[in-house]
Amino acid sequence: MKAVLPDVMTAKLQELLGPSGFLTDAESLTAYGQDWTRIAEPAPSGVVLPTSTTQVQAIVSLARSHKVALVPSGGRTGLSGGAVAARGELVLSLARMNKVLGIDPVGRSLTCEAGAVTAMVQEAARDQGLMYPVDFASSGSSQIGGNIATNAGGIQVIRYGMTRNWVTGLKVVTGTGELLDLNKGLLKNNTGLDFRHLMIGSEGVLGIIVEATLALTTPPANPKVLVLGVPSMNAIMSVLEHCQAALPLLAFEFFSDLALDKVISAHGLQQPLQGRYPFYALVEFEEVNPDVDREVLALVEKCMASGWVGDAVLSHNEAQRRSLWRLREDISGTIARWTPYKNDIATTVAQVPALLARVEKLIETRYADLEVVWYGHIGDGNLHLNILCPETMSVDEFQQHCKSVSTELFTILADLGGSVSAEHGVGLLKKEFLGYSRSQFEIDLMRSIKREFDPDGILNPGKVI
Ligand code: S2G
Ligand code: ZN
Repeated sequence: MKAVLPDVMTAKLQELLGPSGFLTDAESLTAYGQDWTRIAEPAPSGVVLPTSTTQVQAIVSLARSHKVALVPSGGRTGLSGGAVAARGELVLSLARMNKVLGIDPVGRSLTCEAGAVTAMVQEAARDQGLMYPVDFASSGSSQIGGNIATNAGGIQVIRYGMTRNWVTGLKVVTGTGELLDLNKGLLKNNTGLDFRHLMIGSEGVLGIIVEATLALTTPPANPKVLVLGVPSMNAIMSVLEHCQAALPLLAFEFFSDLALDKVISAHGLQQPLQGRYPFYALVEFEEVNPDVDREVLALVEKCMASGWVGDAVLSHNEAQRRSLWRLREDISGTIARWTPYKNDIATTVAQVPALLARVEKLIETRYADLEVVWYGHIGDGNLHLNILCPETMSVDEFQQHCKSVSTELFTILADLGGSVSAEHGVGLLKKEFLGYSRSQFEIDLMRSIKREFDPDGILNPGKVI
């Protein structure tokens, strides 16, 4: 049954926002009621698109008085159902609050509204000869507010860290309609609890991010990409150790031959190496001195002599660098057609070999007849394990089977102090597994903190905690 808003609230929203700021047509409800997961039928009661913080505060106060749940919504590129509105909630989209408000080239910072698209922010920084260094495949449609709410990671975390490292100021409307102006872009500010870091990664359950100030940095000197064919994931970890010692790394990714095969077949791309290998490492580094090619050659020869690498290719220009990156960045979009069951797991780098030894055994037994696609940010301990749904299984039967395997996978992770959600967040999808990475006391503490910021429980109820 389609959920409907109280008439009084509908009238107030129409008066406040006008026809382009308050949508209830079926197409908008579907589009704004879902993210990149397909785990629930989108069923919001409406979509509001405010153009100012004052409007956001007015919407929150209406939602409070009429006890209507709000789902904050950015680019809706999330992968854990955090932006899904399936129970009559009102979607609050920041899409119309999308401006870059200012750049300080000396202080190296950029202030933008939450709805600013990530790629647009990256371009605004580039225009000033600077860089906003958090990057991932969905940056063309994700929004800064959503990146902050999910503490987005991506492909350069090994060098630049997560979104959390780059937020110097945050304006947030809480569940009581208060506007918090957190840290105000200061690089130094030790005046008590830093609520900025509570909001980062809170997935919309504590507040609605309306504006952010981001730190910027200098772009790397002539980045180059090396793709290596390797015999095992453990060999990749030996290669990582030597690359860390020899090169100023920007990224250290990996993917399995099956992942590569799917991307090459789908997009008609070239194999990067003469032969095929079980796994590939994609290493990006800065060319900080003219001898770096010679150093890379020495490194590759050493890795080959040790049996960790079978073959290698080095980019010699920007076009080659981008085409090698496509082999990694196109994986997610390419395998989506098999409605993959996604695991986004992490341990400390030192424990990756121990994790692999146990997970590979689990896969052999529990996923024996299924296609398993490995890829991810192995250099920072984050692996993406995607199981592809076979034609012979219904999606429900497949999801149930994978969910039962997840409990065993997450037990291994808990044993290693790992994370059941390294970068994609908890949302709806990982909520039932939160206890494998967080203690009950911590979860209860999160709920108490939520009660302080959102006493009526109107902000993204049912998500995360
Ligand atoms: C990646 C993108 C989302 C996915 O490619 O690193 O985080 O499909 C992923 O896992
Ligand atoms: Zn990832």
